[in-house]
Amino acid sequence: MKTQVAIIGAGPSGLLLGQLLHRCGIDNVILERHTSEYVLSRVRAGVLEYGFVELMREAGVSEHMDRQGLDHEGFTLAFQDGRHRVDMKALTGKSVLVYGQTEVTHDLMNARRENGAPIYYEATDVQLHDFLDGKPKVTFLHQGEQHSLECDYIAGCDGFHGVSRKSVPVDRIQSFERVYPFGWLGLLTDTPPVEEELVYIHNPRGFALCSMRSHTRSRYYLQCSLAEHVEEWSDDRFWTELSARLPADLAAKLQTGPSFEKSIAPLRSFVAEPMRFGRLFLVGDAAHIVPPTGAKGLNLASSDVYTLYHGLRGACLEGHPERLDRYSEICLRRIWKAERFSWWMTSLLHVFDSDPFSQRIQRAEQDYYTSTQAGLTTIAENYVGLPYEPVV
Ligand code: RFL
Ligand code: PHB
Repeated sequence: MKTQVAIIGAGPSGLLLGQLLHRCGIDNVILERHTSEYVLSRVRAGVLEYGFVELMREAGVSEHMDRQGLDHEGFTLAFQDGRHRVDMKALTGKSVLVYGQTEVTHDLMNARRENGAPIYYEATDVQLHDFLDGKPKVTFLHQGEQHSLECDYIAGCDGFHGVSRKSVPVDRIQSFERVYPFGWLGLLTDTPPVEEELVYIHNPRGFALCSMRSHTRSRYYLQCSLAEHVEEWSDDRFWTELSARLPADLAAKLQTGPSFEKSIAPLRSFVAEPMRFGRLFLVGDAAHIVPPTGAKGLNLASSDVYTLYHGLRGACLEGHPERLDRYSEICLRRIWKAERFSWWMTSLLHVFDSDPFSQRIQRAEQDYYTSTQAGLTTIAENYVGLPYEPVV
């Protein structure tokens, strides 16, 4: 088998890259370890930056998103001293779109099926060969048969636990990491959201987030201990704890109901440098992780895809392989700013087992950033997403 670009992983990074490449005539094959049903069952992101929305439009897969996505011009930060609305539209001229990652993935999978471009689900034992110098090749098992895929480039879109980053010789890669001493317990329910916009809450009992997927479907999160198991959280216990963390007027109008998804995610910051190794490019969660507090993970995947897509167009269609040379540099400049923002939002909003001095500093930061135009503008411009750097 031969192709121009072998894509490992059918999460949003792999599927979006595959769709963009297919539309401009660059052959690609996607290899995914799991079934499509399994990939769709993972409930994750919900907030799309403007840049991501534009890329979905460029990929020709925005019809459902444009119809169903909820345009949000602001969100609220709730502290002990009261509530503060971050008016993104007034502060930056931009808004974000609330549309689930599950829907994004679904739309991209449908497009792939319709255009007939090759995708192998349940591809196991994926191995990457000869990407540092020479002609790269990917081998894998599918339905009991061994396959070999020759290619010009490999896009490692296989997430944090994937094989691509692990295939790089250890002396060629450096990683930077911070692990947080708590997790997020998330719950999905078909009840109307408690507020029309997202509310991020700092409460002495712990952080809470009120988000949504539609006018009738809510997504709520609670900061929880890493020692806890999801089975220990009945729906009742979740609703009681959420009510205790919400400002009283929101608690009074919270509509509860049965959950149909509940899971605990650990929080981590991680960056691998560089992101290119010969003809292998790491994309999205394969190269970096952020804690979800800034809603940046999926959006960073999108800016990596944008940069790689334009580089590959240069290399495969226009005779300019040097357009790929700055891939790492362009991506990492934006990634580190999103890492900073996500780390900062996490430290601003969570309860840490910290000393009284650190607690006072946290309170002062909450106060400063929400009581000055400069503070609110900083939050807003990072939340809506920093601009994508063009590839030239
Ligand atoms: P994914 O989604 O992990 O997809 C990787 C795919 O690769 C497959 N794979 C393999 N395939 C073949 N061979 C192998 N050896 C393989 N190993 C793995 C996997 O099965 C999978 O299908 O990575 P991708 O595409 O880079 O996408 C990244 C996003 O999923 C992630 O950044 C976001 O979900 C993060 N995130 C959020 N991002 C936002 O921008 N806004 C948000 O509001 C937001 N909220 C969240 C989040 C992540 C969360 N969790 C659970 C970590 C909320 C949560 C709770
Ligand atoms: C979500 O709706 O899943 C969501 C929203 C905002 C975040 C994280 C997750 O910061």
